[in-house]
Amino acid sequence: MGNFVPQKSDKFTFGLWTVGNPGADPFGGPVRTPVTPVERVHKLGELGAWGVNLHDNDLVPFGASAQQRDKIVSEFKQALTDSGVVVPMATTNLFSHPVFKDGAFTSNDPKVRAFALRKTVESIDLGAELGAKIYVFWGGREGTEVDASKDAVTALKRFREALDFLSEYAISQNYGMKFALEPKPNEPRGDIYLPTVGAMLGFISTLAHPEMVGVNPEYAHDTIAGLNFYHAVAQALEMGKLFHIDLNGQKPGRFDQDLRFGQEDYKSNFFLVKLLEDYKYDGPKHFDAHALRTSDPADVWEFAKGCMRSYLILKEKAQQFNADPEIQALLQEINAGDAASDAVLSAGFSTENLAALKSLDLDPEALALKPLPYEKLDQLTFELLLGVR
Ligand code: GLT
Ligand code: MN
Ligand code: MN
Repeated sequence: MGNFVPQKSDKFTFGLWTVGNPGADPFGGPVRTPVTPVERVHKLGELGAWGVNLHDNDLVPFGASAQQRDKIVSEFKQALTDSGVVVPMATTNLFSHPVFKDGAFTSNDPKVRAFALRKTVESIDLGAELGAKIYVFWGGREGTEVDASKDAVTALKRFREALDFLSEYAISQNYGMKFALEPKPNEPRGDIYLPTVGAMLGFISTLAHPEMVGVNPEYAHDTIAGLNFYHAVAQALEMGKLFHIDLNGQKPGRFDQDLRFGQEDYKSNFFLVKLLEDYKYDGPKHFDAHALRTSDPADVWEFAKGCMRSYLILKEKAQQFNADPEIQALLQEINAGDAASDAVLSAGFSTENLAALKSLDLDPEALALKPLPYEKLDQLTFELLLGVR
């Protein structure tokens, strides 16, 4: 059994806003006072995290003067150097200030859209200064409760306009940045545009620089809506579009809980980790989660340790799964190919291959009788996960 101690090579990251979450919710105010961003960075470094991510305003308060900004940023940079923690990802807060109450890039008001664009340009500069190579776009306020208020086609055009502008900007500055779009179906808006990973992937192909834009899927966001996150991530991965990932815990049908990674649905977390490991996902593994409202400041760090430890435990379970003789024998049986059919299926269309397809010996009655021992397979998976294998 491994010792489950995080290494820099695991590329575990936390947002400043995650370990700095004061425990407020829509029904009650903060329950704890977070330590400063500088202290958060030091503590994350001690715990073995590789990186820290931030929104512009997690570090530089909204409305700070240029002088204040520079002082805060230089102290933060010093903390990064001292702790050996890097900033792999940055993003913009386009949701807290009242100016964004009806959207940022998709607001009906061109002045609000221009303000959002300018804020993002400045925030991209901040990210670049701190070394971030991934820039996340989470359109928390880009949606509606009243569909009469906004034309949904126009909203998409506006969102595209902003992203095209910003990708040209990042290119013009030689920032070497990639953009990652983060879908969420609802909350804080009643409905948010581009609600799923698939919707984002479709939208990306319409952008001016699709090659520099991918996705940042979040476990909680798909799980709220009852979707299979493992499937969504697999699609992004297969398309080469998994630029970043937000890992956390969530029960279906609830508000956005942002629980500790591993807190809920171990089996789906297991298949997610197995996917990332089997396909050698090499990007940051970001825990976009926060400690429970019941946690005191010490328990916040238990939360952070728990996220990383749970990932490493599931990673070891994935290795165990891949090495388990009984499970692997079953998988081999299930995946036993047929050389003639495989050859036809992979050869693409041609007149000859069409003829080969027609001449294959395919007996549907016999094929339907082939055993599919999935009960056995799933039970073995369960027993492996629960540690009785
Ligand atoms: C916010 C949201 C997250 C996003 C963050 C990036 S902010 O916490 O709930 O899912 O990833 O803007
Ligand atoms: Mn979330
Ligand atoms: Mn997120």
